[in-house]
Amino acid sequence: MGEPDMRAPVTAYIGLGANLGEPRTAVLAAIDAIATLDGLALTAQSSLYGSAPVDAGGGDYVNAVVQVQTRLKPHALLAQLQGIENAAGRSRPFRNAPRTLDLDVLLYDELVLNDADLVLPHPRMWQRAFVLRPLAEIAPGLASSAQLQAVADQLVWVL
Ligand code: PH2
Ligand code: MG
Ligand code: MG
Repeated sequence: MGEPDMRAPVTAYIGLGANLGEPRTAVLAAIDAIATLDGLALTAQSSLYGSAPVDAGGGDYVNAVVQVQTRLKPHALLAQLQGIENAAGRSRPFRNAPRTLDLDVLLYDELVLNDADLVLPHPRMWQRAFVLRPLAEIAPGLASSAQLQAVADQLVWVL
């Protein structure tokens, strides 16, 4: 067992998405699974949103964004999220394939990171209404109105 990490918690945002199987159930179950992770507290969750696939095939997505306070380091958080994805039957046959569950770290405090397996802020989040709309719901001011306006042509609806 390692030393407890007593750093102050930081605010992070996680994007959730699914368009295979039972997307709504999977996203709700994932929010519960995130909330029960050690070293993390769920502090806000958006509504569920429906969205047309962007740069991807398959059916419409269910998307959401949650805010957490966490003492987990970025890669430890990512590993926990991948565990939840795998438990939901996630497979990766090709890029942007339809998925039972996708959990992406969008923002981790003010951290800018360019690792092979984790890039922060999430590099495509500012171009995606299915991220910015739920993010704006729980963190007004994080996305500017100009950024929201720039993705206003993408089909996203509250479920
Ligand atoms: N995720 C992708 C690619 N395209 N489109 C929508 N609507 N929602 C997503 O979550 C999504 C996507 C890759 O992660
Ligand atoms: Mg994704
Ligand atoms: Mg992902």
